[in-house]
Amino acid sequence: MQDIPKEFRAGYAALIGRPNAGKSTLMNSLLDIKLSIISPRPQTTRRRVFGILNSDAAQIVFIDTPGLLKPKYKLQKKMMEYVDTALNDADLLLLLIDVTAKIHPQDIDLKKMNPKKCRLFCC
Ligand SMILES: Nc1nc2c(ncn2[C@@H]2O[C@H](COP(=O)(O)OP(=O)(O)O)[C@@H](O)[C@H]2O)c(=O)[nH]1
Ligand SMILES: [Mg+2]
Repeated sequence: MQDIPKEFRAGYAALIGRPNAGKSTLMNSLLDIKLSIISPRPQTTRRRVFGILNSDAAQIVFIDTPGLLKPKYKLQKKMMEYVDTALNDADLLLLLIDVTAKIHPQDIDLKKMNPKKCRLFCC
């Protein structure tokens, strides 16, 4: 088995944001693979999708998540539970905001939340 270098880093990075912010597009592009479904139809990603990026220096497990919304029915409630789980698991949050759309209160809530255990990047 290969020795792991001391400076090797590994962690979970969750992609979060409103429906259609481009979370799945960004993950697929970073991994250079068609893994997560990309669609102009909101709520296409209904569960977490894990994508692993390996390099000599690091292993990043990206977690693509359903878009943030106020749940109105059972499926949406379940989808938001997947988001909560991803938020808890993540070492890093990547908050995606569509610059062509208005900032949504849910974007602000997440930005304010900035959990202590977690670093937050807005893109
Ligand atoms: N113009 C533009 N469209 C994008 C960009 N990223 C994603 N899209 C489009 O936005 C729609 C939603 O993308 P998707 O990745 O499924 O969003 P998600 O719901 O956040 O996962 C798709 O039609 C994408 O092709 C971008 O950077 N620019
Ligand atoms: Mg998606």
